[in-house]
Amino acid sequence: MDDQAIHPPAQALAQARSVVVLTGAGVSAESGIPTFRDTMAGLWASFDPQQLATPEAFARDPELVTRWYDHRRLGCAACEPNPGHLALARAQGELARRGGSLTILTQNVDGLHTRAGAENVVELHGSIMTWRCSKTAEPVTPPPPPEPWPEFPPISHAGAPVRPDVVWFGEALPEEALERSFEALQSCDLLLSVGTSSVVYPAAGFIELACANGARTIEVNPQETPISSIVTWALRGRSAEILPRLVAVAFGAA
Ligand code: BJW
Repeated sequence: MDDQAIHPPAQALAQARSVVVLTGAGVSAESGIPTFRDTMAGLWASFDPQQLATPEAFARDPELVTRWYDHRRLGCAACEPNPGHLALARAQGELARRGGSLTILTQNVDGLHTRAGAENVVELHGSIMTWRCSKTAEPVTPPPPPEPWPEFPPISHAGAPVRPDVVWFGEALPEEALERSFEALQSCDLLLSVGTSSVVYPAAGFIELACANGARTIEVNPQETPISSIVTWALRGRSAEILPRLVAVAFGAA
């Protein structure tokens, strides 16, 4: 992507008062975490994530589903935030100093935005680091990484299988996360959609909501997505390369 293309969206970022950033798996891909729709590697290559991330799969085979999630939990814990995460945390600080705000709505369950120093992070699809009893919803603390759970599925004091505190297909998103998202979307003047395929609802509908409220929009993704045709600026490339450039042009070198 040439330098000229980044100036108009960077100027919009520098001038915005209220920014929403919607992030997806592409942002964490730069930290080495496979995207949701990537083909899985090794042991898990023959499984389809879309078939595993459901309450039905957990009910049918809790051992398989919890093994997969624990494998991913330990993988996420071993990864570090990348320059894309760090650029968003910096943009948040710069906007706050100017009396503005930046809210991160993330579909990722890896906690890397917070580990990069960002605040005001809404975890739309929960967290893979926290687990709970599937019967009582009481939190059950997993062993500290790199330790796996001692048994699969882990069993709670209530005698029920323990599950990751993530949102599966067909499950409702946490109410508080939705409320905070809609509040931020109603008042934002700029929305960035970064590293998401924009096919999973309700997050996939956020861009249209922001547009309907008059916000300008930026997409950062190496590939076209269903929202590419409606955004104000589509920046084609990797988030760990584009976000630091965007933030440096908007606010100056760090
Ligand atoms: C890069 C890059 C680089 C690569 N730099 N970019 C309306 C219409 C149709 C269907 C529905 C609808 N409303 C609801 C539905 C059903 C369903 C849904 O959306 N289905 C669609 C698939 C059709 N939605 C739900 O079920 C949701 N629940 C719901 O709506 O409940 C209603 C309800 C109300 C009341 C009671 C009960 C129910 C829940 C959705 C939960 C999604 N959960 C998952 C799993 C989380 C746990 C886990 O991680 O295992 O969340 S699914 C999966 O998809 C995961 C992700 O967060 C999510 C989005 O994926 P994402 O982030 O976009 O990743 P990828 O892999 O798809 O894309 C990566 C992108 O990065 C690509 O574009 C690459 O090009 C790009 N990329 N490298 C920048 N370096």
